[in-house]
Amino acid sequence: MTTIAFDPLRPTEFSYADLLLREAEPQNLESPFSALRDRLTPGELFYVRSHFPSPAIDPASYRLTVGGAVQRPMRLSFDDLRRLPAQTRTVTLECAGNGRSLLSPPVDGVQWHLGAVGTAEWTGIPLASLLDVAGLSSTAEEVVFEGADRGIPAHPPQPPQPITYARSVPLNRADDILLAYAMNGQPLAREHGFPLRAIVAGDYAMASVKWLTRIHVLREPFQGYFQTIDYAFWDEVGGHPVRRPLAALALKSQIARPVAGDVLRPGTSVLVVGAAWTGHAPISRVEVSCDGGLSWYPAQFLDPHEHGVWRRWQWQWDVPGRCGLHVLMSRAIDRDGQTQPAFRDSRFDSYCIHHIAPVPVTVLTE
Ligand SMILES: Nc1nc2c(c(=O)[nH]1)N[C@H]1C(S)=C(S)[C@@H](COP(=O)(O)O)O[C@H]1N2
Ligand SMILES: [Mo]
Repeated sequence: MTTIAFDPLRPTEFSYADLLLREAEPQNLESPFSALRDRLTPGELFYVRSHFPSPAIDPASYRLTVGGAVQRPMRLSFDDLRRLPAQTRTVTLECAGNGRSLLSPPVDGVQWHLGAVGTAEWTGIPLASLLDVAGLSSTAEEVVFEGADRGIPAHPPQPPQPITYARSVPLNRADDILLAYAMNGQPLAREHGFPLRAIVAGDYAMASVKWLTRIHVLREPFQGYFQTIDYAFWDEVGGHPVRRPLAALALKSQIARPVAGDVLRPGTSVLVVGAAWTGHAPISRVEVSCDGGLSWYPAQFLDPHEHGVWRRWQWQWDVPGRCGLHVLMSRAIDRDGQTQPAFRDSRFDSYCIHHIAPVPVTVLTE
């Protein structure tokens, strides 16, 4: 059980001065990934990805409704929620569109570079405890999280009227889900979903619904806009294309430093630093190349494995005496023997960009 000392009725105010503006309204702000330092991303450096304007929710009149395929539908105030046993868990959020600006030819959508990803310590109520109180119907399959934000989505086919942001997760994932009201020991900021949001460990962050006001349990797969049209891809079953929601984070590593275009001195020693994450089998190795992928060297992990949390890593590079262009790369390898791919899987359209991103640097004498 976790107790935190703060006034839960007030959202945390952050200065977003250090984030990169990708879109002013709705608010889309990118974290400078090159600033990666601690395992936890400070709140003021955490990316913001919103589809509609951020709603201002008054915590005093706030209610969370829990209904659908449950035995005891509920309507809970913020105080009711705060009385339930809380848990704290570290989870990495990555937007499914992270890395989009690296795609060639360019694709539509917010042009995220490397920084639509961050890690925080989230405190809140495990979904499983709430569902225990509500009592699941024996035929329940999925849980839909609905936010208070609404609008008409930017991309066709557009629904005929404004919709709320809603996403479902299969109920067998309940142990990976927290209903969080705090981030890094502070109340959520408005931009991050004050007063309550879902946090789904191991999935792309579109599942981590902000401004959570309704939990609806379904007996069949949810077919909402952000489940089937957006944040979905064409899979194939028996030769038929079928639409499936994106889910688990794909195996990925990124180099934070050096940054593409950096100029380094020959014969010096440089620390190559980055992070790797996945929603699948644990990452067992990260390897770094300094010759465009011909040879690979093992990096050293700075963090232990924890499901749904990135592992920072580093590798000491003895910069050669040869001047010119050098291409750094990193790749993650998981316990199932999967390796981060070298090339883009175009089935995922403008999402799940997890192939190796080369970082060209120049070695130059003064
Ligand atoms: N209600 C609501 N929840 C939402 C979204 C949204 O637009 N509305 N965006 C989702 C997406 S696509 C991402 S990547 C994460 C971003 O969370 P953050 O802004 O706290 O970083 O929130 C998810 N939850
Ligand atoms: Mo996202």
